[in-house]
Amino acid sequence: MSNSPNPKAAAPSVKNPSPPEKSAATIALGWLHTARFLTTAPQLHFLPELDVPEIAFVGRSNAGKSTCINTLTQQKQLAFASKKPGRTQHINLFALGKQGGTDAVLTDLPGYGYAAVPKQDKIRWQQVMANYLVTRQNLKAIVLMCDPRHGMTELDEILLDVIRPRVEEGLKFLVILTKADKLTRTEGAKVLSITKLQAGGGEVRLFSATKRTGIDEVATLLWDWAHPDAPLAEVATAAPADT
Ligand SMILES: Nc1nc2c(ncn2[C@@H]2O[C@H](COP(=O)(O)OP(=O)(O)OP(=O)(O)O)[C@@H](O)[C@H]2O)c(=O)[nH]1
Ligand SMILES: [Mg+2]
Repeated sequence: MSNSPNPKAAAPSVKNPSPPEKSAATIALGWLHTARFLTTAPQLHFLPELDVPEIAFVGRSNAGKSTCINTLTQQKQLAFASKKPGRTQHINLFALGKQGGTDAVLTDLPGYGYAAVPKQDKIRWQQVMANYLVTRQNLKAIVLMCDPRHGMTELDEILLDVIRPRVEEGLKFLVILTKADKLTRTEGAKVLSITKLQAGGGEVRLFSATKRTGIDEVATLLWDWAHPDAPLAEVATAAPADT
């Protein structure tokens, strides 16, 4: 084909294509790709007050929070991911939306439950996190990352108890079952249905950064939560691809 005598014959007819519509996932992933580092804080009171929706990633140490943020934003090293548990030690904020037009923020929180952390530090961190989850004004959604091979642990359940009053007031809640690549299809389906029962009305999705499963679904959900006035089901069919 490459040495075709008539190159025009091989070219597809793309002269005046009608603009294809962007799919919901394309819009959501394009938005997530705008993520850039905003700030980092060792403690709650150092966080800037913001008036855009904030989506927090929480979960046990090593569950895959930072990797998930990198995967969703399609950036290799936005959030610090590591084989070594306890890698994320500060609260890290990432801004989303066009430059100068931040319309949401993602928060990467240090994980809990890492055995090697001294008890005092563990307690301190649990307090910081509980405080964050209860008091952060602009917190719109919580994404709880959970390794499905361990299921929801006691600490995850405690976190659920902490946020329950806010969920009842409208805080969005998603459990991401990470590392789904480590499960068979049957195991995945089973843990999905069990977790749905435990999640108390929250959303639950299987996700794998390596196999790239669940990315579109999670991206779309996060967009809708951050843009309640422009749900993708309405926006996606209206937006031409080059806008
Ligand atoms: N197989 C597989 N490994 C993953 C996946 N997501 C993350 N990991 C691995 O899990 C380990 C921990 O990932 P991180 O993203 O650093 O986990 P974290 O929850 O941010 O950890 P802390 O910052 O310690 O709380 C790393 O070795 C990742 O490569 C996944 O979907 N599949
Ligand atoms: Mg991390």
